[in-house]
Amino acid sequence: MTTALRFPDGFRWGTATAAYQIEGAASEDGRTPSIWDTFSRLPGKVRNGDTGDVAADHYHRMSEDVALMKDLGVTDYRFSVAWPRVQPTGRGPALQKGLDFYRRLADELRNAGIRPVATLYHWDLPQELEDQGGWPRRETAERFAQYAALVADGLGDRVATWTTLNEPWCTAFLGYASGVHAPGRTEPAAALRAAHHLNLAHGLAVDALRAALPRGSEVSLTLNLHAVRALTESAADRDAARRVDALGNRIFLDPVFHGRLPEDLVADTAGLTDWSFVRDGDLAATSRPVDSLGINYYSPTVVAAGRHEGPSPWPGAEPHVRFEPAPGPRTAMDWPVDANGLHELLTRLRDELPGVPLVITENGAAYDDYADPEGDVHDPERVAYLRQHLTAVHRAVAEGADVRGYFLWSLLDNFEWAYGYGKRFGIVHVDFASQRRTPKDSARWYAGVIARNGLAD
Ligand code: IFM
Repeated sequence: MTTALRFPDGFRWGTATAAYQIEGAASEDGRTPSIWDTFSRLPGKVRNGDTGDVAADHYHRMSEDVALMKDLGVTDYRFSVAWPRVQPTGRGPALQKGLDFYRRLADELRNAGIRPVATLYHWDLPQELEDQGGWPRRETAERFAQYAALVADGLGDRVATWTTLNEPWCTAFLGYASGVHAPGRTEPAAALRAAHHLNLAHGLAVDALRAALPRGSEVSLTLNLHAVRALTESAADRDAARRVDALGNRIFLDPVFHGRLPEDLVADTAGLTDWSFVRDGDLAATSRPVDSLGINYYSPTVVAAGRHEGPSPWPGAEPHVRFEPAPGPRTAMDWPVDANGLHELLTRLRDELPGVPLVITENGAAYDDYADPEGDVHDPERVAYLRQHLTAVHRAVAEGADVRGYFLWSLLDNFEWAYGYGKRFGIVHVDFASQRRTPKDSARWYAGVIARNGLAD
């Protein structure tokens, strides 16, 4: 067996999931509704009226799912903790039954030789906190830090690797600006407040985690950074790209890694807010040192000077920016396949954040997979997508990017938010009627990559 592209020794190979997308058991053991339980019941918000009530029933099939990962040979598994399972109202003491589920999961993983990697927030805010104002309200950041401390107390003896937030851009801008995600609000100024309070929540949680976790634990944040490209080299198109870079990337990178707000962002959004919700000391709080940065990447973003009509997740950019379809093949999400965007991001971060280790915490693709009459699921497009993206990661590593690991999104077909169960990202097929799991061809392919720590010819 030859290995054409070998990754560094100790490279971490994982799969990723999120609580609301796979667990189900939405009202079991004291779990209360999150904003996604509420949102998915609003007519027309989620395709086909799908909800996460049952999802992939992982809450009851956790051992089976860990066994699937053991067969793959993954070194790490990234899951998220459901806030409303562990602290149902978003305040007060932890619910032991909720914590126990994640303690059992961590034990099962460790017994299988897999390192548990916990994300504290993957979009399932307790509904009660949204009713009190949600992420645009400052107190939600404080509540999050308290929740982080509870989970760290409960799991810190068996989980050493932690992520505060998953993709705060989506929380702020899909949740509060375009409204295509829960809670479905279309309030651009509130979305900018939410972005700041998410940065604050992250920083306060870093402190809470460091105080509660054993020394040597790793703490990070995951961003869905945008590989932004101007359609042409014209000054107007390049300015559109600058605006989107500020709202998509630097709005998080600058407060978290440099303790500042991007000046151009503040100027661009002056018609919406004066940013006076940023209080003295906040930017010191947002920039607590982290041990690594998680990056989620799927496809690039092409922009030109122009106008966006209708609700948009880019507050203030609407009159100046038009989004252009990128050329090339597309996934079932209609997202362009372009691995160069991942290489661009990794080499940018190598230059801009020297000394910060990088981890790809999500990458993968949805295709219209189905089980054939023999029960097999052939997904050659996904294998091609993964191969291209891993080749791009390898190239960035060879060029000096300090990438420590790769988590494939996703282990299982699952609830793909506003798309419901219609979009399949898993390397394991789930028949949602029977909950039968079938590893796809891509699962076998990924197992080979892990076994040889690299890509074969
Ligand atoms: O399914 C999502 C995940 O929850 C967050 N990152 C992107 C994935 C694909 O859309």
